Amino acid sequence: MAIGSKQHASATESDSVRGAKVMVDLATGVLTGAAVETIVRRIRDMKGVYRNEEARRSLDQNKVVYSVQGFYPVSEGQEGGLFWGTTFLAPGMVDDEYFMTKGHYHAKRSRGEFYLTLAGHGALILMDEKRKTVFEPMSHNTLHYVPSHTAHRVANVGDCPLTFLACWPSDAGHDYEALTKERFSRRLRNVGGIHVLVEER
Ligand code: PAN
Ligand code: ZN
Repeated sequence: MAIGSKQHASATESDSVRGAKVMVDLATGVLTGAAVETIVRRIRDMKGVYRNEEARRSLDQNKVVYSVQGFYPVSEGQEGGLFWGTTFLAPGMVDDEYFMTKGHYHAKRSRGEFYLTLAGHGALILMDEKRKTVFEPMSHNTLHYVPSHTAHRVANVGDCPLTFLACWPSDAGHDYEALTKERFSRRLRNVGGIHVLVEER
């Protein structure tokens, strides 16, 4: 018997092979498959996120800031699973701040996450438990590890859409509330054409 022929035979039996539930286009980040869920965040959903609320209110409230396509193979909160998502973050400004994600801590603070940038130019803003805020520049192929106990948010500092993939534990959860009380200690702002972190007053 040829080496491997047995495995080959069983691998073609219909009860032992199943197709992937989701496909990822690595050029665009787009996920396809019946299991994919999409959320959209528009300017109207970003109340309280930017320093200049008046500037946010003056923009088209229907404008999409970002969308997230996700694949959630187990229920949210279940221990031991993983989630996958692509975030598409539009370019744009609200006064001197860049279009950005709301940002969150994981509800279970001990949970980390990976981000992989596919396209565009961004900044991954990270704040640790001592409220130290730093950013990591994001561009094509940069891989970012979001440590546990760390608030994270992404800003698009370029002129094109910023696209990144993410993978995180299914029991991480998202705590947006904590950041509405205690904001990031520094904000990423455009100062003279350069993006810099400026102390929050
Ligand atoms: C990401 C984010 C996504 C959108 O998938 O959820 O980029 O950002 P907000 O959740 O802050 O609106 C992630 O970090 N998941 O844990
Ligand atoms: Zn996260």
